[in-house]
Amino acid sequence: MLQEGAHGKWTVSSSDESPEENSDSEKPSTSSVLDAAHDTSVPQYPCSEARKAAQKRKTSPLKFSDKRFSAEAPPAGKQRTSQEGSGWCLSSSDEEPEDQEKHAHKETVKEEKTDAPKHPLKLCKDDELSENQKAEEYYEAPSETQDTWDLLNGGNPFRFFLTKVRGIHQSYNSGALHIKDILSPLFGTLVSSAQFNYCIDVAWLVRQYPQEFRKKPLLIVHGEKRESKAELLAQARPYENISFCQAKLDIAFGTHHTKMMLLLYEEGLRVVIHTSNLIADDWHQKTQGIWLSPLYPRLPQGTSGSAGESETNFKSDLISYLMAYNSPTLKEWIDLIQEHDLSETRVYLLGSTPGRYQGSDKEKWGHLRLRKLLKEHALSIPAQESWPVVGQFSSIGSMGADGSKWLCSEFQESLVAAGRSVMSLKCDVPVHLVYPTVNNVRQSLEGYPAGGSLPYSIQTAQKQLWLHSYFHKWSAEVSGRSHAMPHIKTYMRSSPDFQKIAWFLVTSANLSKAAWGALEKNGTQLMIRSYELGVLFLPSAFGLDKGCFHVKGKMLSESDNPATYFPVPFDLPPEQYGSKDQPWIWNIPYTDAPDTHGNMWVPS
Ligand code: JTA
Repeated sequence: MLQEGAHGKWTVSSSDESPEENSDSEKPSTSSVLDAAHDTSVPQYPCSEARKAAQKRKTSPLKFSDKRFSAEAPPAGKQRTSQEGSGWCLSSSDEEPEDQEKHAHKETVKEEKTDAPKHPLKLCKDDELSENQKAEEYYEAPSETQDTWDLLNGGNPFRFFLTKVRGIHQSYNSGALHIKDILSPLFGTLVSSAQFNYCIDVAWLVRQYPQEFRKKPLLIVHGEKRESKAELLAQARPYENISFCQAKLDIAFGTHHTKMMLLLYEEGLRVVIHTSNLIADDWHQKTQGIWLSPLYPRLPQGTSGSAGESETNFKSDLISYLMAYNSPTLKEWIDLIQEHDLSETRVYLLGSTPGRYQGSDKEKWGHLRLRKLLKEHALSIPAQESWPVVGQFSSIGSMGADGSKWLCSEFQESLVAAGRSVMSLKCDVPVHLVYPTVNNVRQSLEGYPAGGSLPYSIQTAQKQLWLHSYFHKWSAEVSGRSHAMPHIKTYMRSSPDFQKIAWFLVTSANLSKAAWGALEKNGTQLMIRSYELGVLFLPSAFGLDKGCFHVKGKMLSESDNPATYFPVPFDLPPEQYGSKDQPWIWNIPYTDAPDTHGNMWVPS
């Protein structure tokens, strides 16, 4: 829980902060500007600004030993940390953080369930990595290309992957993918591609494509406006093959969070729905999710419109999602999708697109779409009516003064909507929310800078202390990623013993009304600000009539059928915050304890 007054001068001035939202669901939804003024659920911090701040911290990190700051550090109410007196090898060198990482990466990190990370803060020996090696060049080609092939075509019925993480034991990266893997010729001979995303480093993105594909047409679908749009377009000036589609964002405070690749090959088409921005840091030491479609073959010429549909209606839903952009450029991609056979798809598409939806349109997007899918396709098993829901995310919007405003009402109702009986409707279902603590971030591979991608603001946090009682730590021994902070977002329904799950969703959608939508006009209208995209895994689509997936633990005996074990990427059951734990808040200082690089966090 936030300690009141603990943040002193970091508490916001009223001029800084928008008025309390409380009216979102009650007031008529006519304007966007007025709505926006009453909602602080979305961090308004353009990606380019966040990246500049990150760059600045990289070039001049604030060392923990810096006397200017230790003198100013608050004397009381100091966080006790597991690191105190642990004898970590804190060097006082002026080495760049990037260089420190290089050293650390040479050492294998042993993941153990203790408070302090076991990786060295800094190795005391020098080594011989080249001077200009950057984080983005850390990609290591798979030792055996056959591994990649197997990964893609066998042994992974869910086609759900995590991104590779530098600095963890290689065994945990064996089923993981770097963006260069995804774009490799092993996946297909690229003809053209579209990249939907939020934050994009164009030059870096181009370098992720194999040399032979770098001049192929690339469409970037983004939501940038004005100066940041000009910056994005300027980044692409050297590349004649790059074109842009600006997603319309007519409702204030909306963002284009969707992260998707459309990859057109000589051999067919592939869709990749994931959670990583197109910047080096997002593919380096974070936990990120990826769903890879099968290779979709081209349909025979002149096949009818409904051909190539899957049992999950994925083709039609993907086309509907793309139609929502109302863009001529995307219409060309819609036509291409139309010409392919997506019938092998086992997942359901779940998107959000900005708008105010009424009538049957209300169930097209956001949490009402999830509600509809669960009602239609998740088995209604009486014993599952009390199963907890688990939400895991990397940012948090404004949820109102208490749980009744959105979280435990409309949102929860959607997450528990598998044909519930009237009787069970009032029976309260546990809600477990997983979001990193300050210590999670401090002890992470990236250290405090990982918090630059966890933009929960003090302004929002201090208005909803009630929410923090639902919080659980980030822990991921299961995937070896306890120190790789989550940028993945997942939602699931699990059995009380957390051994089984009724469904699993990986998405770009954080815990916010902007992403999931909020009911207005007495529940007759769903208002969504942002573009989001995810895929829903339902047991029925994987031939599991038993009605649930088993949760895959650290061990899986070879005799077990992998198709019944879902690879949940973090530890279940989630562990509640302890009394000293605080949720990571990105715009307040942390100067009481150094991070894994010996640095502090002092946001400007
Ligand atoms: C830092 C962000 C995303 C996403 C969106 C972010 C912000 C700050 C990271 C991020 N917004 N922000 O969709 O992936 O303040 O908006 O990673």
